[in-house]
Amino acid sequence: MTDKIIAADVIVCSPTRNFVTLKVTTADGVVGYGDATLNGRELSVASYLRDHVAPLLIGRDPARIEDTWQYLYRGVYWRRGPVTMAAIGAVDVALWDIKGKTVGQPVYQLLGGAVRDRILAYTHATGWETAELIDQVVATRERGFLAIRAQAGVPGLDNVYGVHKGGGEGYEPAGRGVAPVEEVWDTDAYIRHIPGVLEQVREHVGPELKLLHDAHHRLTPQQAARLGKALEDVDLFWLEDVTPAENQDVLRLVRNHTTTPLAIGEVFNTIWDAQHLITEQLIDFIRVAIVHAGGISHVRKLFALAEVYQVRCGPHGPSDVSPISLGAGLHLGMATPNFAIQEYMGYDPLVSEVFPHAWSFDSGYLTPGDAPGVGVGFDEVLAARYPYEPAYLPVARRLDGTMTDW
Ligand code: KDG
Ligand code: MG
Repeated sequence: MTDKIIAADVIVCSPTRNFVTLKVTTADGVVGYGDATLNGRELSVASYLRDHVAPLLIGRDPARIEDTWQYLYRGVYWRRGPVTMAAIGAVDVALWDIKGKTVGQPVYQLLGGAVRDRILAYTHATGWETAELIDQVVATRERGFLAIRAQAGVPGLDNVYGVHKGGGEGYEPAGRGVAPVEEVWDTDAYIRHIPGVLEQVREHVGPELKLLHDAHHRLTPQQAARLGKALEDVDLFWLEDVTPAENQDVLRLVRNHTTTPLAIGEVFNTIWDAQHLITEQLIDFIRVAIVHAGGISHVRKLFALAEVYQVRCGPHGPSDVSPISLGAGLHLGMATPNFAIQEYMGYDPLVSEVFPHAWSFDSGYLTPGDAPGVGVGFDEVLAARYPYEPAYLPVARRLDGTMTDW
């Protein structure tokens, strides 16, 4: 039996990039950690937690995880949205961490136990030119990855989502500074170029490697249908975020024209954002991250809904989701039958020093480890040496200057 919560502290640090961490402490000294990072809006979630949530946690029973979730979600008139749900998600993960540490079990054991031995992971390969991309895909496969997201430059554009100009793995979209960088984007040029690039990658690597691609919300329904069709021979594991996900019915048009599997959901915050797409079977993979969709308790329900409709789970896992969320997602993945793959962009070594973790990557697969709780710590002393620095995701304009989806 764990005593009541006596402290809930929010720490924002920037070991190469910004992270928001919630630390919940119980009267008998058990500490649970949750991730509340929302790229480019970190301080909003920190304030939501510090000013509006932390005072409500003091004196609560940390064992009542679902009740606390309901209290923070249903008990508040203004609900949903990324800021609120990231804050609730951080509390939820911290409480699962405390529960696991209290009973001396890794969280996946508390979720019903393992349904698999390990979790397939995919990472990113990027190349401005096709030859460079092929080299990177091959080098990434040599590091053990069995599934790789491939993103390429587009002739005529100086910036393309997912492509690091210097080559290699180090793509980091958030630029430091007080205002976002403005990029110029042309979907027509992208659609003309990318099928040929991905065909060459597939030809080079053979049929077995799982290839993925992210269109990052930039196409019209018709363009999306056309791209999906053009990529059918590439045999993608998935084509991600073809259209902005607010207009969900358009996925029906895309579906009717292509068998390329569709993945969506990294910007979703609740089960209700995904309900229609899942029950209408308009997608093949749901991509919500633990941190942005209310934590383990809520994402577990979403994944269970997806299971009914043969939609599989492939959560968001970029480097702007902290190692705590990645760990929490792996525990859920171990216990979720319809979990397919985990995005794993990797972290700078300094990030792993600040967040020492029991989870590990080996030969294409991730495992959460068997440490009690989530199994991710937080070195506050080291973190304090890297204070918050303003940093923003870019914004994008079309060739004629109008704003478009980044
Ligand atoms: O913060 C935004 C990034 O997490 C996002 O652009 C990464 O699309 C992304 C992905 O699939 O990893
Ligand atoms: Mg994406």
